[in-house]
Amino acid sequence: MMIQNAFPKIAQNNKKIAIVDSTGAHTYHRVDARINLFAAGILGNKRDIQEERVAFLIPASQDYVTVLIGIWRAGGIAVPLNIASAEDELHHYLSSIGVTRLIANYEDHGKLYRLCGELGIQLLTVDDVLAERCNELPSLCQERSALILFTSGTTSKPKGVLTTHKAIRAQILTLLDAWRWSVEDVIPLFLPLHHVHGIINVLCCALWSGATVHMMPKLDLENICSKVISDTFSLFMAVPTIYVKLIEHLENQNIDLAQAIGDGFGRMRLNVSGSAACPVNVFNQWKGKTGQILLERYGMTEVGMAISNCYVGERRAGFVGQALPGVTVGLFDENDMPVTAEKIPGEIRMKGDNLFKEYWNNPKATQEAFKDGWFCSGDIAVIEDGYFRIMGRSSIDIIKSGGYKLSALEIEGVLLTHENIVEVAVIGLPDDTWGEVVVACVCLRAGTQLEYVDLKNWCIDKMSSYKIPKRIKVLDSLPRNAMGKVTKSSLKG
Ligand code: MLC
Ligand code: AMP
Repeated sequence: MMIQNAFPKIAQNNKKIAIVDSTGAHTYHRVDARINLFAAGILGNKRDIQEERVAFLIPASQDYVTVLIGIWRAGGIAVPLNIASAEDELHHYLSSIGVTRLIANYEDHGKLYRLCGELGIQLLTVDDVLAERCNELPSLCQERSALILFTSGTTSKPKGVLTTHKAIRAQILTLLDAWRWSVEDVIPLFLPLHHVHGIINVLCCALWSGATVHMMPKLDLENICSKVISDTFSLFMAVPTIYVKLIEHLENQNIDLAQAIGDGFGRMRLNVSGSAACPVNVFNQWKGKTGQILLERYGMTEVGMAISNCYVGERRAGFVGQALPGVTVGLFDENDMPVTAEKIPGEIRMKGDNLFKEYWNNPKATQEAFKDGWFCSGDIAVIEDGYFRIMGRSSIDIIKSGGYKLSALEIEGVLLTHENIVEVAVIGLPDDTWGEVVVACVCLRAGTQLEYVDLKNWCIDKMSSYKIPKRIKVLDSLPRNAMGKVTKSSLKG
């Protein structure tokens, strides 16, 4: 019997605990064997499922890992979806990339039957797929496609970012080295598992290095803090909003408990922040409460992590650091000329094995995202004393809220289907907790009214909760320039 594992590898450290979830602790041996049974089941009579897109809606658990890596080992493209997606969003994800099978827990099947029926997708549970034994798995080359994650951009619908095994491997290996991952590490995972932060930085790095990952289906600060006090974790990775929430949480505890939690974080070997700018006051407050100097890094769905502060050496507040090994990072001006001088802003562009392959079935968007072989991020930065500082984005239509990248145009598209709304402009406004919050400026059909609470309730069926506007401004007309284009910057004032 020959079993050939596809990338990324799971450390072959058999008795060690790989995953702790709500069902218990699972050793590497058990996790690895279950992945193989899943891969065998997905293969059925085939030798290789040849990049079939298999989607899944599974909360953080051993099952999630079984499905993700099982699809990889069978030669498929894994498509982890947001478990909080509204039906219209799921329709777009599933149909735009030609998903053939969807794996979800049985209790979620009720709300998926109709959609899967309409799209001709087979709806299965993990148990439906698990085979009784695993004989042979395909041998895969690294250039094979592995993963599709959806990202919002300056078009109305999210695009599928297609990544190869080789890119995933490069994204993982650079972090294992830069942040000194080891078999001794233990990390909590409460981040959503349809984005690189949770999937690559936490889950895949932990499993590749033989560490232990505590998979939690939601962010539960009480539970996390009690484990922090008892020194369960050596590493912690989160978006800035979560550090803001933790700081608030500490401020709401009695002095002794707050001290114990702060000391617990202080004893970890590393706390990392990323996915959105970490405000300098959050960096300083975290240092004051825990003694930890946050390591801030910069990344993107299309590239994994690209820029990071040092593990050993200076971690500078308000800066994202230097290019990670294996990633080439440059700044470019509006004429596509490299910016070499310090303190001159330019767009961040990147090259390296870590880069994605293409936007699924969208050669135009793929072509537009690259210039002279560089991937263009749309983020503007400067270099000061050798470190990158992110200044913002080139498009006003990209909003970062709670670490999620949101397209103002996508949200506008949904709001325009509301019967009382005739015109809409969505903007992101600064917010201490969320980084930015979504605000909708709307013009109403003559003679109609719209209360915020009614709009919110209407949105709940149509969008994930973090896309729902937190405020509406009702205007008689939207401000426009001489060309008739809505000037969103004037709405921000
Ligand atoms: C939720 N709420 C928001 C919101 N999201 N309000 C304003 N802005 C937002 N963005 C509201 C809900 O509507 C609800 O309100 C209340 O907050 C609680 O919702 P929740 O979903 O239960 O919130 P919570 O569990 O606290 O989630 C917050 C969070 C989550 C920070 C844990 O947003 C999160 O996990 N973010 C991480 C995203 C991430 O991993 N991004 C990485 C992308 S990859 P009400 O009124 O209904 O109570 C990437 C590359 C890289 O960026 O570099 O890493
Ligand atoms: P996503 O497409 O969801 O992967 O989000 C990627 C975007 O998040 C980047 O293009 C940046 O705009 C933003 N981002 C990630 N990390 C940071 C950071 N440390 N500081 C500022 N912005 C960041």
